Amino acid sequence: MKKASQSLEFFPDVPVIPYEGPDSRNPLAFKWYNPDEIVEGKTMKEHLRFSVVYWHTIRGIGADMFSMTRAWQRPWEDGTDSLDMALKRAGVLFEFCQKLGAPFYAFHDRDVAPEGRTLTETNRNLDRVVKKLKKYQEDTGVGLLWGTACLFVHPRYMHGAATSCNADVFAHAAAQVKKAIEVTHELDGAGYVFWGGREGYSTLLNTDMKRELDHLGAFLHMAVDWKKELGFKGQFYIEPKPKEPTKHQYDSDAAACLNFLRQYDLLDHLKLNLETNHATLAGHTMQHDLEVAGAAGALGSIDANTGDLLLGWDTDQFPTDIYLTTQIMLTVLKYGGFTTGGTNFDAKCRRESFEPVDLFHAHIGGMDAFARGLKIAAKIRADGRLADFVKNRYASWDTGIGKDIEKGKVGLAELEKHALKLGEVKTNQSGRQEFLENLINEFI
Ligand code: XUL
Ligand code: CO
Repeated sequence: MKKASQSLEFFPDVPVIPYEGPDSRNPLAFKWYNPDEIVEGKTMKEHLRFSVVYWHTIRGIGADMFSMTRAWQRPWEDGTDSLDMALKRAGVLFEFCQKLGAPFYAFHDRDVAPEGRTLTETNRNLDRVVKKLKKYQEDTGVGLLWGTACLFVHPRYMHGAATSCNADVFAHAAAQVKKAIEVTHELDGAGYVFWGGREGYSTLLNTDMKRELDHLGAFLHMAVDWKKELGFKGQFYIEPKPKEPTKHQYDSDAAACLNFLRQYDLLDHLKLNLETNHATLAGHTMQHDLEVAGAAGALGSIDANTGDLLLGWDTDQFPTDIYLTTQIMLTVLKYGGFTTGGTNFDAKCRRESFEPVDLFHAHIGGMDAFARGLKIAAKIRADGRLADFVKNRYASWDTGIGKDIEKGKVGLAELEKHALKLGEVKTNQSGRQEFLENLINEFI
């Protein structure tokens, strides 16, 4: 990143956030995230690849289901959704990323530029803002982690987009995605995300599920074809979520997405972008979904946030739990770390955290939590006791009959012979869950 901006335009009271170390009591300083510090041979900045989202951080108003009225103070907003306002907001994003030291951002097409009266006018608006974003990227060195299309806000998408019952809506969504991939390419995006906004159903009474899934498969193939034609080299991702806004989203969890991709012959073209609060809504831990994706060679990127234990919905809170970030980083490091992906804060402040400075507190907390998780995970890996325990637990597969099974050398007849000879099987060693939980606490 180029030299950080000391600009006073939008956040005049906030300096460039320094690293001051764990003893600092300065709320506008990092205690753990030290971008140039080396962990397992790479800098923290290279490992974590932090990203700021346009939708919550720049466009959020503090709305909830009980009020769509703006609660958040954003002195630069003029109350309109004009193109001029959109162009001005781009400056807010880049000043924020520079002061925070976040190397990336992510957006939906409609976050950055307003819809016009026609698709042509909408695309023209988008082109104007993208030109400005490109200039800011060149000037600041902040890059695009991924782009995406908003296929869930406009009422035309009430029945879904690629899974809509209306073929014209499918076509409109296809045109929108085509353009969104083009602008992501123009901005040199490292990736492009498909999150199925309303791709799901509210009732099976009106739904032809097979037909909708076939359409979604066809839609993604068209996107893959267009990516090739364009020469866009970024990574495509699919982002699982089990429900909200629909009762059932087709991309419900990592396993369901992988099965869908396999069924429609898309596995070579898309990895997964996993979000903590989506995994927990699906009844899994984030680490579970990361392990499912990693085992399939499809761990791409993460949307970093957290839910609330007592609220059952997608609250998108900033992650501060060190156990959570440690588990995430253990699995991310196990599968070789991020390449095109990163740690994207798909998270929002609470409605009552209404001042611009709250955005800094939120991101600093999330970045510090991930930096701690990274350092703790690296220490656990260097210590080796956890990995050794798991390896030893499966020792019977490394020699003898276990090895023969893994190598595909034996069938049921040979195994029967082996079992009859044994007579009875000796029990395995203890699973030692409590011992291992204590071991993790040694590092936290
Ligand atoms: C919605 C969600 C989206 C995607 C991008 O829950 O996570 O913001 O990340 O469309
Ligand atoms: Co997300």
